[in-house]
Amino acid sequence: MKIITISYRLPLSIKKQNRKTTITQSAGGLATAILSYSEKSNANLTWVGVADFEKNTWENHKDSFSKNFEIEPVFLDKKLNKNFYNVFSNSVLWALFHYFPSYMEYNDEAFEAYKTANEIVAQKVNEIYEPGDIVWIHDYHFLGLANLVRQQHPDAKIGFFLHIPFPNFEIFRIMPNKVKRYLLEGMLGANLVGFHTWDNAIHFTECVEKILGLNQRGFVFSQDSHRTKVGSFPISIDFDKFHDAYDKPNVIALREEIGELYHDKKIIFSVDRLDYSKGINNRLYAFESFLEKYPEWKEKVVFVIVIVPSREEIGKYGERKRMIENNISRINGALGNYKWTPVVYQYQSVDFDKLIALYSSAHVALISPVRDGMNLVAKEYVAARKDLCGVLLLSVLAGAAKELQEAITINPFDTELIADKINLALNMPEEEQQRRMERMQGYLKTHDVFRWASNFLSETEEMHSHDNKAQQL
Ligand code: ADQ
Repeated sequence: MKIITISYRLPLSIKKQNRKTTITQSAGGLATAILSYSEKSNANLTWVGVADFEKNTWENHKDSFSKNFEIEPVFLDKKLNKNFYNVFSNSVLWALFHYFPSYMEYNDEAFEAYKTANEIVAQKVNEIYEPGDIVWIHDYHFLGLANLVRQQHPDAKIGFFLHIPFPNFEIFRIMPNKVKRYLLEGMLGANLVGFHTWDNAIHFTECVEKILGLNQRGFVFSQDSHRTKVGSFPISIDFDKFHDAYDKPNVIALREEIGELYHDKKIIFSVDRLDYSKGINNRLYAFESFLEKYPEWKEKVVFVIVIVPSREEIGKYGERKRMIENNISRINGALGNYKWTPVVYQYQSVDFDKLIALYSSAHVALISPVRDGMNLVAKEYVAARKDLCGVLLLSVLAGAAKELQEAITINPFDTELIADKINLALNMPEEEQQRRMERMQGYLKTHDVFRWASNFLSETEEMHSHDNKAQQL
């Protein structure tokens, strides 16, 4: 038996150094968690995803990949991939599922490309599938895939997990009928369909009932070939990895460096991919309003904001970057002076040690998405605070707010109130910081990414075996 995992990105990185190319596993929590489950259950792991490298590079260097698991890249034609990934996945589904219907750029050609890409990936799964395997499909790029695999292998164990929100019926219905039906029928091909929160699960069941006319009983839809269970499985992080990194010599050295640099200031911190769903401008407006309302903090606080480049080729992302940079420049120009830059901005990825050093130096993490499936940054910040210091300001519109009950919640559009809450957080007594951190860490310690993967996969298996037993009766 093996686990076949499908996600758009493959968990690997290709490095070229001194004319030598090496392929290594990238550090993401998802890969580590699934690997851990596969080891425990004595199963092999094969990962299918879309290649962002040339076929030649793969053929010539694939042997340098450590053999923890197998990789099966799918090579898509450039134009097809652009329509599938940039247009349908990211300018239709991402926009709509994050409640930005006016950002949706639907066209039929892109929908056809999406279906074709799902079929090509299904073909790859069919080539490697053997009876008994578990197929685990991830995210909005592959909403059609479970059904395509099911048609070829009616008895397959299939799980589907959505990493982004699932919108309510009024938003979902905006898409053409043929698209809505394709997406819902696609997802229902799985034995288990998982979301980060119950709200999303409820939105999905409502859409299925209203659009496909199927009825659920106890969050289970019965179909001719199988039943589909719908549930909430909040993703998490590798808690120990983030917690223990606090004591790494390199992290200590970096933290000391940050401490010296800002010895007379408090640090507010945020880190995200560039994305309009992350509410980066909202937090800049709030920070500006905070400095205006509480001028006593001038020169005593910095806002370190790190953004990792993402989807720059899509118009809305380039636009957002310009807005963010204009706002930062306006705040620094209007409120800063030759001794003090209020917003310190970095538009690049930071490595793990630097990330932990920043997390563990920041007095406040300001996380203000306007819509987010989960938001792992919030969980990482809490886990990284081995010293139990720091305050998490977290948007109520992030899935993580449902679990991290001791965070100070904010509405990303309530600029004035966020300004007050920043002031409150910066003045929070240490005992209260510790009490909140302790409770959130207690929760994350037990609800980590290993438990998440294990719960999801065992429930997929359980759902499948129930059906099998029922058929034998
Ligand atoms: P994302 O939208 O990518 O994920 P998030 O959950 O916050 O959002 O994860 C981002 C990850 O990237 C974190 O691990 C963070 O540390 C890292 N990161 C962000 N900016 C970085 C930077 N500048 N440098 C280095 N690392 C950076 C999607 C959904 C989320 C859901 C996840 C997992 O949108 O809602 O939580 O999938 O399901």
